[in-house]
Amino acid sequence: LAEDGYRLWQRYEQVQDAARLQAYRQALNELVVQGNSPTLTVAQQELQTGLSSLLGQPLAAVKSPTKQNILVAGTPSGSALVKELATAARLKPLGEEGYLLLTTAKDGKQYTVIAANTDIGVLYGSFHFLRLLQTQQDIGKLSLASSPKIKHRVLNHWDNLDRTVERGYSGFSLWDWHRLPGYIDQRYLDYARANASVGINGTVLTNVNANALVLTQDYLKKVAALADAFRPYGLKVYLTARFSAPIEIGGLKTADPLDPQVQAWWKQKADEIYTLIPDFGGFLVKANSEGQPGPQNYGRTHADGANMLADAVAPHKGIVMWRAFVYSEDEPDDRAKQAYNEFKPLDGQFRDNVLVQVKNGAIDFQPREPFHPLFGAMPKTPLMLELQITQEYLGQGTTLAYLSPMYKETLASDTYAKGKGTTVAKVVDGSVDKHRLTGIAGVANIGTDRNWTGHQFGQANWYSFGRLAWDHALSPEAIADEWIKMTFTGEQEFVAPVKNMMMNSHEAVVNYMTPLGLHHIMGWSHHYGPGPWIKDKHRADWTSVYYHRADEKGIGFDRTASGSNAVNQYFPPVAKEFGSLKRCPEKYLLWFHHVDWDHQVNSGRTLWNELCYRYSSGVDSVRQMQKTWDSLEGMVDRERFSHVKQFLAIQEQEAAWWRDACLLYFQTFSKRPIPQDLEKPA
Ligand code: GCW
Repeated sequence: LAEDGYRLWQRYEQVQDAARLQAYRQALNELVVQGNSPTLTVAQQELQTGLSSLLGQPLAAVKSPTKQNILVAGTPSGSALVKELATAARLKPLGEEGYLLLTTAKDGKQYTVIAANTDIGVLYGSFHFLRLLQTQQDIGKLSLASSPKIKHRVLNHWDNLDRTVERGYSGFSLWDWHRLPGYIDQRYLDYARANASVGINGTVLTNVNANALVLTQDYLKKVAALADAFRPYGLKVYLTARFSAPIEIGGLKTADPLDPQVQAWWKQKADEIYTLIPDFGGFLVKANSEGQPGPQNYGRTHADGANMLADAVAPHKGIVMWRAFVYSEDEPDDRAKQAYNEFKPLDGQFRDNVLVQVKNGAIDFQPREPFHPLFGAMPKTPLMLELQITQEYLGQGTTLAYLSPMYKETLASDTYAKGKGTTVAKVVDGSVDKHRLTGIAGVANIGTDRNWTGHQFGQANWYSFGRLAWDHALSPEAIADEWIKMTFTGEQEFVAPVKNMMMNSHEAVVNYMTPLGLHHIMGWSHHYGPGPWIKDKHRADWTSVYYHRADEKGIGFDRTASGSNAVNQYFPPVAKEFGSLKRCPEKYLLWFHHVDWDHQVNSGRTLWNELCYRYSSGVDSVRQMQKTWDSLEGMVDRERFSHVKQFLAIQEQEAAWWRDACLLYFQTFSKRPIPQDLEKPA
């Protein structure tokens, strides 16, 4: 079997540590799963095949215990044994998706229990239990409860119906529309399994730059077939709704959300969808942004548009995820301010089955952005956080950038909306404003490549998105640790250096692409490679010079009161911090300030020298990553070793390209030498 990464983090290789293996074998003599449902069948299969493989010996599944040391999985309503073993008091608070892992004894028998209120909870618990063995944890005295902090944990596929993927770097779309609904590719099931293993419970199949055709009956049947395949894994299907669909496929003259015919069309469309897919999740909408149609075409607001769709799906318990990534027809004075300006006044006007989906930052998935000022600013509206897993602005297909630290940076940012400690995570999980409807979305990096994500290490970003969506309190280190052990090996001589490499990788990319708060200086439109010189496009905010504003004096976008005053969209303590040249975190310096070349930064260097230093150290970090990886040869199979090695070589070239291009270009303004003690650009 070629080691092509297809099995992701679900390799279930036999446990290497002899003592652990023995303990596991002793505790797990047989598996008891009582109850019957497609989800329980999947859970049982996963436990049986996974554990047989981890233990290196077959594990029998039976309906009632015959041995001494038993693994039991189920719900109190489906399994008398679970009802006896797991106390209702502990189970109840875990809700519809949570679970309990427990070691207990009864009538002289030893039990390891995976208990939940629902079958899907049992499946999530089973994956957690498997993870404990995959990472060689003690399972001798389990007493662990877990439930998700966020309700809707959703992948956004930017997949087109012709199977190309917008900003996709790992082949084509997984959805084989041509062969659906008749043919269910095993890959769909493997995809659903992988998602369930990290608790992802929804998937938007289609691009936000939407095609109305997916809402026609022929396509809906195909979507229904996917939904049927995913259902046992707790994965709900959603679609993007093209706002002009009533015109394009409905034959109406308008898509005005206040027009009764338009409203009736969407209601009828929703009814039709729910007849085919009774648990359809709902719609994701990009409207009045980058040329997409929307309610503003008819002089209506985002709330008018979202509410019309919300009313259509409400009788079926569907939701609408309405994106706040708006990009106006006219040029704004500062693009960073637009979403806030358009959406904040609408707070309180959305139906209660609408989430407003906000990107982590106000510009667009840059290598680093300060958190979006809308978080905390719309207390009456549940805000869904949108993260990008695919690496549009982060080197795309060949760059090793572990994004968990970046996700965490946003989640941990303090909005001060309700005083200190009002983090983005707490806004998003609903705890600040007492929202029950909560959500988080990740723009998927998944495609038809054998290893799913193009870069072997891209798998870690899919994995981390799921883990953080379930529990935003997890640390990126802990997530990396799990992922490495499950994906490669548990040997410390491998785990420690690889973890270190991953933990530094995002910062390295920021350093060689956009250090100190620089942003959007990538190649025009494709966003690949450096392009700080891009200018003279039909609108200023499509150029790079708009964002970096380099001149003889200095560099950076003044978003303080003397400039666009975008800082003012933040709550006062944050506005003060970001707005002060002294106090602004250096990582956001040029995001908020136009800074003199000779300004002294924290290191004591001048800004110009610091810029040179950062660009150069980013390249050095990649070289260090190469050394680390080379030193691990032999500890990982040849195929994956060589894949990563080759990609790192590409990354090294690109890092040097970024450094040289940016420094030489910015030097035409700074007119200062590149310091001698740094590596000279080639
Ligand atoms: O990041 C930008 C991308 C577009 C994308 C858009 C969006 C789907 O460059 O390709 O379109 O954002 O998020 O809507």
